[in-house]
Amino acid sequence: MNQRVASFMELVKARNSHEPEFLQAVQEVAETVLDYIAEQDIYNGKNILLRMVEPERAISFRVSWVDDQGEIQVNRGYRIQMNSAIGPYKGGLRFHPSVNMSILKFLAFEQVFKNSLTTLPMGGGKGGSDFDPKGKSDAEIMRFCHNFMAELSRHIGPHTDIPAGDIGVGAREIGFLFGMYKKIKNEFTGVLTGKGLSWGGSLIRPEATGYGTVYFAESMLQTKNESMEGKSVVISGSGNVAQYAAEKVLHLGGKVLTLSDSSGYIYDKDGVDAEKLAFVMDLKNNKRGRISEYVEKYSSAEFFEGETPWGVACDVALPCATQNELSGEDAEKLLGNGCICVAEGANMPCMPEAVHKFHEAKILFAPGKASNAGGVATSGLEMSQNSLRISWTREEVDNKLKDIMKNIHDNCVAYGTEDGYTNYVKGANIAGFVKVADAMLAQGVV
Ligand code: NDP
Ligand code: 2IT
Repeated sequence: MNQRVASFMELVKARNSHEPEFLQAVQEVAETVLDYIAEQDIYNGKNILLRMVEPERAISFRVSWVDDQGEIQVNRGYRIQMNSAIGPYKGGLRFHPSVNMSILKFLAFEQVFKNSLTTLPMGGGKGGSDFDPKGKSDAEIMRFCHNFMAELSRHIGPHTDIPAGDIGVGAREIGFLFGMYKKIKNEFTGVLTGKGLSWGGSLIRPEATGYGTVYFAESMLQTKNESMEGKSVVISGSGNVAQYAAEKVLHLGGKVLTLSDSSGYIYDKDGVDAEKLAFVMDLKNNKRGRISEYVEKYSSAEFFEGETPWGVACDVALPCATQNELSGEDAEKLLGNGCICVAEGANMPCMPEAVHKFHEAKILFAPGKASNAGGVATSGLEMSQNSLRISWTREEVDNKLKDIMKNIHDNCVAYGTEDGYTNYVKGANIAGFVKVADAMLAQGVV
């Protein structure tokens, strides 16, 4: 770590010492952006990054609700409004027992850079709860969402802060959240994205994060005169992002070897084809089952309990489950098996040691804030359609998504290439920083 980064991190650690994920996300940005700032007269001496690591507002609130047995349950709700320099706060809501300030601040911080990269006018935010949706009835989910929104509604709005989904928050939850917001405010507005098609949602939003990640990987492969066609692909997760990443890999002629959840991974030597993927989507989205059930249906597959899929030989790896799910050792296994491209569908799934190893080996590596930006970008397109009170076709939205992902890719190459190798982490961080920093400078010390 150079002296500039060390001194900066000392300040950030003093204030956030109990937030390891947040410190991890900040350090990665500091390592790539501070030297750039020092070289630019307009940014130097303005403490811009120090201002960017402090949330504009961090809200924590009680959510009480009644379970199916009539017991009163208490959870903690949050919304981190990180940065609004270039637009209203925008970012997902996560419902998972691991949710705390550290995790939401890391996600909100990454979101600021990601949203800036999309080229759309969105600031960064993130929220959620330590509520665990697993095993809950639809009625319990509804009561929790309604009580969560009863408080959150005071802090958000279509021109202030527009939440969306993330882990544990999908179409069902967005519906319940929207219903309560509308009742409280007596307004039908685009206050959430990821809405159903008949009440303001956008075509392609469910697909967008996974599709966008694969579009980004395809752009990276093209720089090496390669493509997804014929590649074997290892994917982690089996939720929203993983499902549609797998679908796009299939569209582009690749072979999907694995999927996973928090219980383990399945390896299908014949590949997860379109029919098997439809089974997974029904299993996870409607039946809310476990990925291990895949092997009961398909004998070509094996289930590895409690393991992650990174030891399976592949050309391309797409971590699409959660943060810190791919270690330095896992990176070594991937490299040893000849993997040439890793694109993060999840947020910060690769640990710093893994990223370091990918860079050392000079393979293609895309950080989530670039490669998974298609989800929030399409949320931005949903907001535009809501404001215009029109709906674009599937093809129109998909083409805009492709253009945005290409633009992000090219911007990373422009800012991150040195001696013929593109460091996409550096490229994404600097490109994301510049737009937000310029807006903050123009708006003065606020
Ligand atoms: P889902 O809730 O739909 O799916 C999450 C998947 O990841 C599930 O398979 C889940 O398994 C697995 N998972 C979650 N936590 C863990 C854990 N601690 N260890 C192992 N596996 C885990 O979420 P999404 O697909 O929407 O989100 C996945 C990732 O993508 C997250 O990092 C999210 O922040 C990121 N992302 C999401 C976007 C979106 O639009 N939805 C946009 C950009 C990024 P299980 O069911 O067992 O918990
Ligand atoms: O991490 C993310 O970018 C998301 N969960 C999507 C956020 C959004 O507002 O669509």
